[in-house]
Amino acid sequence: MNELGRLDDLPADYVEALKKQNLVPLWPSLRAVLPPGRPRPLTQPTFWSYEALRPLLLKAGELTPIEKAERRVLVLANPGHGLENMKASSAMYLGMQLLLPGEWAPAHRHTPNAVRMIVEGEGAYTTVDGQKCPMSRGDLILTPTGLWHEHGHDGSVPVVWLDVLDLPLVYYMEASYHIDGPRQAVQPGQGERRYARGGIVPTPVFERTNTPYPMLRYPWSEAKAALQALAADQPQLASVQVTYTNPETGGHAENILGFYAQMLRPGQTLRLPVRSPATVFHQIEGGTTVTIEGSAFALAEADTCCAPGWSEIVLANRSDTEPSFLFLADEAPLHTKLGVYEVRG
Ligand code: 1HN
Repeated sequence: MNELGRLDDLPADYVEALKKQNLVPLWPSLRAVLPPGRPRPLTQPTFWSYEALRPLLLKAGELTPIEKAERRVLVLANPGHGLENMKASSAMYLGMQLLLPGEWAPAHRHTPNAVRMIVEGEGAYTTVDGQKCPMSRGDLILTPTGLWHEHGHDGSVPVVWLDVLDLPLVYYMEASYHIDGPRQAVQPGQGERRYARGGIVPTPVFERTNTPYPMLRYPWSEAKAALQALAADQPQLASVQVTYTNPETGGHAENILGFYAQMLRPGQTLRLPVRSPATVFHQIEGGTTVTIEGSAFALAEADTCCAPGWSEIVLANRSDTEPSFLFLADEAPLHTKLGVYEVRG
């Protein structure tokens, strides 16, 4: 591969003449936008300790009333993208949100898709499109693009959850905006019971969901039971992982980001295939050492880390007696839809 010409190889008056016409020569920047062999992600392997962030989040509860915050969140920002850009990776946003007893985070809807993974506390709920979704540790609640959502808290202890949004991508597309709305009327029933049994779904002639998001709450008890059943049924299976899917289509639960739960058997070490999308790991139960391109992060419960696309990742359960359970989010649906998804080994 030959060296390409640089900007300062060119006469200054020529560069100035280009600039005046809003023109730029490609060749000085060609290798930067099209690096050889594989991408050069800005995303850095990054770890966020829950023990370290929790007191800071609770302090935000004292410093900033909910009315002044709307959503009281500390953003888990990747230094590789500049902290102020609020990105965990190029397409993923992560934040830890605090809701105190009696507080109310008012209804809005927006173009970015969101999910919440509940980290601690009981008694809070999100109402999504009129469906009241109670929050318990490990539950996954969807707030897909365009759906009204608001958070309330009838309990007595602080509730914290991890928000995962495709905000960086939607913002990059200049498609990000929100609309405020009135308090939603709660519809009876908890929608997820309609889809509580894998492979058995309501027959459309009797029950027709006219929504692309038929399931909004995925209880941890169900995801954990699915992982345990899979591990027991397939003792040789190396990667005991389940995908949060849309039960009507079998596709990913949301359009842009993918969501998964992973179990590591006691003592298990698992090398993941090298893939193009970035991945986020959040420890639900147990402890995992996540090694990303040689940087080892010891995840304890509620800790989170992020791996850039194209990285070598090894997961190791630190316990020889207990399984480890992780929540994963990645950019795989986006890469697949755009035709740029790659796996190497
Ligand atoms: C949002 O709507 C929520 O509804 C949380 O809880 C975090 C971050 C950026 C944009 C919208 C929420 C958000 C957000």
